[in-house]
Amino acid sequence: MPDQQVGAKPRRTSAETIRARWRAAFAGLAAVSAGLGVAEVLAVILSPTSSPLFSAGSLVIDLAPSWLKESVIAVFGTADKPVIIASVALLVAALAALAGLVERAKPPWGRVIVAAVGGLGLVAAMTRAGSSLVSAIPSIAAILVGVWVLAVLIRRSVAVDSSVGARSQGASRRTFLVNAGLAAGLGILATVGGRIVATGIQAVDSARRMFTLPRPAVAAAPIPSGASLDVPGIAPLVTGNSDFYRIDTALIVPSIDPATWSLRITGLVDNEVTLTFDELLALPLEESYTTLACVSNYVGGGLIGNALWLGYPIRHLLERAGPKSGADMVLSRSADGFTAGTPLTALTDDRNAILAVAMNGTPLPAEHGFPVRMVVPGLYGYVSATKWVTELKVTTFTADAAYWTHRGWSARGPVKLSSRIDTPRQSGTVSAGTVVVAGVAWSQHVGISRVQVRVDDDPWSDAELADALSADTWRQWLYRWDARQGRHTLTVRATDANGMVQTAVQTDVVPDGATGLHSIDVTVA
Ligand SMILES: Nc1nc2c(c(=O)[nH]1)N[C@H]1C(S)=C(S)[C@@H](COP(=O)(O)O)O[C@H]1N2
Ligand SMILES: [Mo]
Repeated sequence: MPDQQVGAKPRRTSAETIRARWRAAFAGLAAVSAGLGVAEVLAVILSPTSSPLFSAGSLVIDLAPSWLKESVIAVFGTADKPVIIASVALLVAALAALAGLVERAKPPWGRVIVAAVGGLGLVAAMTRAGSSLVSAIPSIAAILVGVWVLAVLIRRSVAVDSSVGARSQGASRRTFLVNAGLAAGLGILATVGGRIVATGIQAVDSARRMFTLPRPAVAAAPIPSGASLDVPGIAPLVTGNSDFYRIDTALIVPSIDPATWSLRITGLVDNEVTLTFDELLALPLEESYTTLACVSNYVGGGLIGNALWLGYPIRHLLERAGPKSGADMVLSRSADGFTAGTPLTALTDDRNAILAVAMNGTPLPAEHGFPVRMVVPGLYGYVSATKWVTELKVTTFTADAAYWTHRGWSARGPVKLSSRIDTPRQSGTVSAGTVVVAGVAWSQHVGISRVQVRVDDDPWSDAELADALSADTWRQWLYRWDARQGRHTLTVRATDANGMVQTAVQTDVVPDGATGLHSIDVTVA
């Protein structure tokens, strides 16, 4: 073994090497954080959907296989969006640390990694619906800033590695830490701050507040007093807007200025129709209660809600457009690129298929489709309830497929007859004696004629039905159970207005909605 080489790089212990690597990884994180921060601030100024982080998140949503989306919804409930953003952020952080390590060992390859990660954000931002050249600016700025900061920080960190003597090393280490800390901290601050500002100043909010709802030309009949049961724990007949489930692919809620909104009816029509928001509001609007359900709702689940909608019947607009013969589907498209394929007949028959502008007496909440969404009784949301809708293309099921159909879900999605026990709760304890079992049952656009409850393996007993609000809404029911001590299983099943009995056969939510009976276990003390 040769003697120690004098004058060459100081020999470093493995502990020093490890510290140097930590510094390099931190440099990578700080550089990417600075880049993302600049991008978020620019996105706030230019357009919220141009944020590379959020564009990448939506791209992940669009590309993810449906089983993964299913499990994200199943595991995290409707908190799927923060989960997706956090996963993308974690992945980016891992790549950033890697970029730092690589830049230290083999420059300029770390900068290449940073540029490539930024490039992915750029591709994502440019492929989002409604993107323009401006959408590229935040990502490009992020790449330039990230690459530059990485080069500077790695230079600083190498200076620490190669400085000789405790004092000189201490000084260069401080310089590095201050620089990297500033880049990382400001980047995170700008990213988080940008998000807060973006959601806070959403133009939509002010637009929502400024517009007063027109009075309905056709008001909904008052709710019959017998339609709403006074049972603690039952889902209220009408779901409040803030309690209404939310399902969509939008990581950033589209913010649409009603003044620039328009709907176009295109495709297989005799006349293309364009409708502005003012024109829509000037039409005779109708109120109707409709229960909306998600195809991803498992038996007994909560992805269902009932609201009073105000809107204009789509059949009148389609009449103006004049669908050509042969057309059998309407592909509705939202401002953010989502599509739903609705059978033409469901939009031309006499049901309350509407372009809705209000929900329970207020303008549509942004996350429920402001300014305009579709509501179609009898069909799952994924084939009918397009939020932020901007186009209705009259077409055929052979020629076109909608967002979820491309991802393995059925092209047709009629709501399946189902029922749910709301009270008592699963695994709850009740006292012996008369226990009120209650819940809801639904078969939109058909109606419910009977609900039955079964205790353990006893024969089915009829539940009492609340008055129906309409065939398009769920119906409340209750059953007075003479509960004996012990553990019991309660099961519910409904029969629709055609006499069809809810099946006990269990099927998964994919491809066209779950079937089976809702059962709960309770302890009677
Ligand atoms: N633009 C848009 N509209 C959409 C969706 C979407 O992802 N994007 N999801 C649909 C689905 S799957 C359902 S179940 C309903 C849910 O409507 P809600 O969020 O108002 O309850 O919206 C539908 N409309
Ligand atoms: Mo859905």
